[in-house]
Amino acid sequence: MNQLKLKDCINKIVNNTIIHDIHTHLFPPSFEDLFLCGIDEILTYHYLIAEVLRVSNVKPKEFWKLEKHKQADHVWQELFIKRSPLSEASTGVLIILNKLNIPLYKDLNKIREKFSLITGNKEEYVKRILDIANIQNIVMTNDPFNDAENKYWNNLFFDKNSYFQTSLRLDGLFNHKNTAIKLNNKLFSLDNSEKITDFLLDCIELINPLYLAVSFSNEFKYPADDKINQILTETILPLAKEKNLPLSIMLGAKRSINSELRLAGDGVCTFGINNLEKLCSDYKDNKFLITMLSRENQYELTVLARKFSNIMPFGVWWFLNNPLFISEITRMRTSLLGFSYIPQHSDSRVLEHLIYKWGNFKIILNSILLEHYTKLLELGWDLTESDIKRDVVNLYSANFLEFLDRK
Ligand code: RAT
Ligand code: ZN
Repeated sequence: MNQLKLKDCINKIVNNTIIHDIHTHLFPPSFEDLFLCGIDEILTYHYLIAEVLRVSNVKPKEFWKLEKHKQADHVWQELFIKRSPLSEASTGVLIILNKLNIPLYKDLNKIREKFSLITGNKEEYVKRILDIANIQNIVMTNDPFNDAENKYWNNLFFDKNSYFQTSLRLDGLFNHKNTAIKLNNKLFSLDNSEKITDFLLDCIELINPLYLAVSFSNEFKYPADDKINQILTETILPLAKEKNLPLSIMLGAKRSINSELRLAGDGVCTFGINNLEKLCSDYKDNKFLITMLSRENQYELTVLARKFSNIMPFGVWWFLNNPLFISEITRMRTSLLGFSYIPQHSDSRVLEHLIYKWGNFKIILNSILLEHYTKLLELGWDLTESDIKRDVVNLYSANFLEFLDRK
């Protein structure tokens, strides 16, 4: 294969290979108000709210009192009209509009009109967005402690044909307020490990998750004589092992450092990697999907993944999800791990986010693959189109699916 052919071939494969998005906050239309799409939802994404509250004179308390469309008006005015939309999240809005063939009107109402013409049939709209981004499956974040969400768990939405798949998010177990929970008309007390295990078993039965998940700040230490360790080692890890479910641990989000900003108020902290090292070493029969929020942790995590095959690093998370860090982290991971990791997840909260988050990632992946495969060609390696296809399939879906299946 020559250089010119290589470029076209990579481009075609990166853009046409089907993606499994392993961590999002999206829900299907059957979840009614939790299904988010359209320009007002796009503009009131918490990434943009953090940006708008930095620059506007409106205080957080006043902002939250506004109705959603007024909040969106405010974001539009401050971040798109009074200033150029340069940040990753704000250029993302323009990418979405481009891909949906909506002109970049400065008048937000005109954009609203265009959206109202295309979002009428929700099921069809989901399909349209998934087709644009080339996504086949979306893993939701299913939180049993969120009453607005768990009331839908009884719906028969977990049908095999749905694009939406489940994961069981367990942060609420570590919250001291949650000493009991009502789920599916059953009351569970959570005051000892046995009862927590019963509760988890019911959740698993109900939603059939692909994995269990939890996020910790650097306050999580392992081992330690505390409630987190007790819950982890006496309930979550044994159950994950028994059911052959990976545990996704998202490390380094420091929650609510400015609570006035609500969901937009979380920060970042560096995590002590030795805690993760010990955990993965003590629980070799458990599988861990790991993503870390601090840039400083990325190299250590990649090295740790070389030592422990029960670690699957995934995604370039949240504040890191911009071209500079995606490029740096993906290059580093590839140099140290080949393609044996999961390079990205979208973390989308609004359906159309899938378009820009995956679109931006593909641009970077394209150039990284070109570099790597060019090197192989220069070295005389016999590289075929199907080799490249296989590698990209691994990155986009197969590494995840094989990790789920691994015993
Ligand atoms: O990226 C986000 O939207 C964050 O608010 C978090 O939800 C994070 O991704 C998480 O899953 O905790
Ligand atoms: Zn998330």
